[in-house]
Amino acid sequence: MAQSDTIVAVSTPPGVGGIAVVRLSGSDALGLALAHLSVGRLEPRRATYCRFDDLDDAVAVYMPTGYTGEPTVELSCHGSLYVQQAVLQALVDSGARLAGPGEFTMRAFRNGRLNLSQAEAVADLIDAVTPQQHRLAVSQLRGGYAQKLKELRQQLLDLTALLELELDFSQEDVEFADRSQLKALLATLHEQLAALIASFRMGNALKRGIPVAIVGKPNAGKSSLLNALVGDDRAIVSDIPGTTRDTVEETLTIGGITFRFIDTAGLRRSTDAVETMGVERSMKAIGEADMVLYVHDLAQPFVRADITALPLDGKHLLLVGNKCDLPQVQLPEGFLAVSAKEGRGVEAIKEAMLAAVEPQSMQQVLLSNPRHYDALRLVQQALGHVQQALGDGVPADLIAVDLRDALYHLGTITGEVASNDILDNIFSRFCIGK
Ligand SMILES: Nc1nc2c(ncn2[C@@H]2O[C@H](COP(=O)(O)OP(=O)(O)OP(=O)(O)O)[C@@H](O)[C@H]2O)c(=O)[nH]1
Ligand SMILES: [Mg+2]
Repeated sequence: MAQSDTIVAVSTPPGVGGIAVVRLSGSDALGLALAHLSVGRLEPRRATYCRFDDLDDAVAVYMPTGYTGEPTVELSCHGSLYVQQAVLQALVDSGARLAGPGEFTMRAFRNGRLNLSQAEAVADLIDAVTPQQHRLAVSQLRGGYAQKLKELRQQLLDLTALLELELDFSQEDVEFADRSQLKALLATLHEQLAALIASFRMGNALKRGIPVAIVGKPNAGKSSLLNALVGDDRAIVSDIPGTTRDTVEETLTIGGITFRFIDTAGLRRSTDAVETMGVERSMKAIGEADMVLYVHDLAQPFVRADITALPLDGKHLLLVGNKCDLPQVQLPEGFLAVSAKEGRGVEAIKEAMLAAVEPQSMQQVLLSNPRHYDALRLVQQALGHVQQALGDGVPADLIAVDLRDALYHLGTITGEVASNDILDNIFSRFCIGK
């Protein structure tokens, strides 16, 4: 293994804690640690109780190849701010360098312990709060769609091989033995790619919270419903139609899935300029949502055309008939009876929301990383060019350029090809000490 300078950081969260872990990684990790410890040696992979200078008692563990793929020493000492700083300072004085954000994981990547998408999954795992976020991160860390990408890559390589066959024979003006095979391969590839790309909507929503727009006419009880759903007086409620003008956001986790509610201004034509802007925002919120909760005031006449007019294309729609506590109300077909005021039917809404997204959320392969999404879009674009070129009878060497382009972008995901810019960008988002 190449010589590497030795980096050091506190790997536990900043602040006071019961224990703080100081991690050293690099060629001199062991020597640097031993210079301060009360013991003459550290047996590999064994916890050794010792003293660190005059500062503190510590438990030291030496791993000849740790997480980073290099010699690593982890020192657990007391989590006092003073002790943490003093231990760091002592190690830096002896020649260690303070690690940058994500530098341990960057080394793990450079030493081939993790591919790039796995390294990113480590950051996702650290950030995970809900079971779904955890599941996504773990599946990506364990290889998840890296396997799928590998298959795609192999198919692309097969395609390239076929093309190169044609290039070899180009002097002899041989037509492609089986051009239809090439086209068929391309079509399957396109399909798989499209499915992966399409899964990003769900994957991303699970990671960031599924956006749910609460819409309906003024005074229907949208803000009351938001408050009832999240169990808090989050949005202002009043009997004056047009109360909500800006959009109000609040999150709620149901059955392990986080939903991001967006309460909007009531939908109506208004002469009030501010309210009109609010309605425009409602429309925008619908556009950005994956799910729409349409709230109808049961005390008001129901016009089905109001719903069909909404720009719903493909989004989940849940119909809520609110104010079912009022006497003599009639529930239109397909609506859930709810009283936001009394909290009736709110659980049923939550169940319906969960039922709507749960099947998709359990999909095996879900794309959740925006960087991977962008890269796959570029792969798709390049393959689109190949498809077009094949149709137009463009020479094989030109088609090969686009194929290589596709392979390149695919490679950026797992890091077969990765510029320093890409790496810096990814690892700078990690915390120090990871
Ligand atoms: N009886 C009854 N009244 C309700 C219920 N939900 C809301 N209201 C009342 O309806 C009025 C409007 O409620 P909001 O939650 O402000 O309605 P909104 O849809 O957010 O209204 P805008 O923001 O103006 O579009 C208030 O006076 C609420 O108290 C309900 O379930 N039953
Ligand atoms: Mg409101």
